[in-house]
Amino acid sequence: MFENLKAQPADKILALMQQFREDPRDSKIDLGVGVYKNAEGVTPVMRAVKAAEHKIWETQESKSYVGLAGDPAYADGMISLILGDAVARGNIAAAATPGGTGAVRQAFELIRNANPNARVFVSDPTWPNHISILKYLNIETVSYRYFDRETRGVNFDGMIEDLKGANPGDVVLLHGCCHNPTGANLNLTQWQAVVDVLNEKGLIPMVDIAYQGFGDGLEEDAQGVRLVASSVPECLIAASCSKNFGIYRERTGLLMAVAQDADGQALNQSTLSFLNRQNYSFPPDHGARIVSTILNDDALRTDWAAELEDVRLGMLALRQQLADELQNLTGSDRFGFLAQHRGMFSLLGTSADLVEKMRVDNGIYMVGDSRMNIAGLNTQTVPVLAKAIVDAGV
Ligand code: PLP
Ligand code: TYF
Repeated sequence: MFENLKAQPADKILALMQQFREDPRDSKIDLGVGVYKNAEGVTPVMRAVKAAEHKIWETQESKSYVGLAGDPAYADGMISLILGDAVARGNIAAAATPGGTGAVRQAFELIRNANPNARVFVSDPTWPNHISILKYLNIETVSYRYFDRETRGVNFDGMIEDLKGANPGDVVLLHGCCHNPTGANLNLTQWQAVVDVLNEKGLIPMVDIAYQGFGDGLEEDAQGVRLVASSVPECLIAASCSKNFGIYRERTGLLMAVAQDADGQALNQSTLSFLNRQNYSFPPDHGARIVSTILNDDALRTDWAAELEDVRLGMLALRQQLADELQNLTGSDRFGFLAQHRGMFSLLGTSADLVEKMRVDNGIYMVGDSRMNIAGLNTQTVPVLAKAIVDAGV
């Protein structure tokens, strides 16, 4: 049997992580995988997470199963973090999942079960796992124009034109904030225009939100998803706690399905529990419990939000420093987009050859599509990167 298996291509981002580890140069700089790192290059456990784990350790009396959809306190906390009061709670079904990826996967399965003919429209480019999971599930994928390689902003007219080509019932996958890999995002006026097309054409939005709090702030980063959820009859939202709680390895995510009424909600809720049961039964609880402990404790929540805000502002300062360095070196505003982008990533918009040249010549590791993780920098390495970008002739 095993001989029938086909060798599968490695994930390029994860392969780069390995290549970085094996590079003996002290001066190497890791701008690859999307993990936050502080100025010392450490991915810290957040203070509130440590405190929540301590509290759980002291108070948890059992590790028996929870429910197929996970702990309701986790779902409630996350729904209010993401959606605020944009949608009536009674219309929202939710289930905990292993990471945001688990939520994405379950959402795609729900789509396929509900409408085997639905195509999923994805931004060009998008997170490679979106495409690979869709392909694995045999769901037809169509890309819509998104990143403008000239301006390094959003090609909004192209995006709207392509979405207008979708058929009623097709799904449109949107990044809630901090677009991965580009860093280019919609403003609220553009979100509204997208919502208008969704409603005009009868399309179903699926919002993937994995970086709330990394862009313009916790509330600001949720404005797009709130607008969508409150303006369309139905939508799916896949959320990750990996980045904004820094609990990557705990595998903590949530899938939400927003319906028009309580009957729709009940059907969706039973479907989400069913999908969990088919794929892994009970979802992981530890990370979810950390999150609900933080969100339900005023002091922990305040401290978490403050630490997250420091992370966000630190990345913004690095963006500005890099844009300024490049302006000094080139005497032009060509790289001003780096300060406009939001989140962990910016797509430099250069060729794989030049990315490889910077890796070989300077030990700078960015993903082959020229995505850089801004959090991989610190104030000392920004000038090194700026010089490498200019030397490579980007
Ligand atoms: N969606 C996007 C766009 C991401 O960048 C990530 C990144 O890690 C995820 C979802 C899911 O992450 P995780 O499964 O680690 O929670
Ligand atoms: O895009 C990233 O770097 C993060 C982390 O298969 C990641 O989303 C990368 C690759 C992967 C899973 C997660």
